[in-house]
Amino acid sequence: MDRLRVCTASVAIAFATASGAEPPRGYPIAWGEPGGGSPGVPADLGPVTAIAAGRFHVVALQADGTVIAWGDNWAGQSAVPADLGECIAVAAGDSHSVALQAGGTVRCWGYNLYGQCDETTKGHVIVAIAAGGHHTVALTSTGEVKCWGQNQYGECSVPIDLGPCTGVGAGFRQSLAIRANGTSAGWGYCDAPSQPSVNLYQQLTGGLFHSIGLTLDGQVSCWCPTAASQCAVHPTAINCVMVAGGDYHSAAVTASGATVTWGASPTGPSAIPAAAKHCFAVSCGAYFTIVLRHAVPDIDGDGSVSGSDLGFLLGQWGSAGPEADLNQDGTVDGADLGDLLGAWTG
Ligand SMILES: [Ca+2]
Ligand SMILES: [Ca+2]
Repeated sequence: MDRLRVCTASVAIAFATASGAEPPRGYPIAWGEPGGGSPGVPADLGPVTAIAAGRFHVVALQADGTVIAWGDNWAGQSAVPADLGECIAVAAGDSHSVALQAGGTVRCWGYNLYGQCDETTKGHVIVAIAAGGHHTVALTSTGEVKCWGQNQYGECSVPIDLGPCTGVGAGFRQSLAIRANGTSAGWGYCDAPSQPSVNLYQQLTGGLFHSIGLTLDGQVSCWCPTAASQCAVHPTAINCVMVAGGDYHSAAVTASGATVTWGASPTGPSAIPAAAKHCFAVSCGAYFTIVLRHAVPDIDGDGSVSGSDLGFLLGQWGSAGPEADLNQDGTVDGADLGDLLGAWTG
């Protein structure tokens, strides 16, 4: 597997690459219920490579390996530890946050009533993480799945016959894993018997009452006995590269960078901001959606980053400049110029 799939909680998500290639970098765009976790993005955020929405907070992995969190902080879930090392993946549960440090160790902070932050990974090199509502899932370098935290529905009772896995995911009360042969496994509230058995997956994740799978060929499948509109996969959700689940909605980004959502409003398709294009990652909070949009320094779309793009950017300097505002913070300024020069191809 060339990607670590770090999936979501009711809501949480994370994503990183382990292939050695530079991960894509971009900037978050969030929309949905503003009372549910302050989806507003910090103004000082740098380029981001992975995003994980908890139910009411967001954890972002910046391109330099540092982690920033914002939104609800009642349990300290948005208080990133000062001694956190360089990270390669993030995940977020209901009210806890998880980060995978570059050396393969897991850090966790926030709500810990159920032991969801009592890591049990000592002695293992962790390569992927996921967070459920009140539990945490991790994948070791040898393909073993570890789980700790709430176990009310058996979400942390990892099947003894699971076998080696290549990816992990989580919904609020369930855990998910991609077996080495590409098939899915699930346990907890939304367990194995309720999921399609024939598909081969590249990502598994979940929402409050549903599980979502992204197949190797980019199709979305969605299951769980009580799921309704959140599993009514939108017909334009084809050729997808990432999926996410919120409380009562789901979202996907396609290979062309479009964002697709389905399920309960106010996060329905009509709410998707026009700027939510050129996207490569998505995560869902309880009632909000957040995507990562590529900074697109090839502003004029001629295939290279050169003087014409620089001219375009300078022409919109200081304005809202929708084309040249590469980091989507509302103003064309030095941060955008930095992104453009960083991608300069002449
Ligand atoms: Ca250009
Ligand atoms: Ca800007």
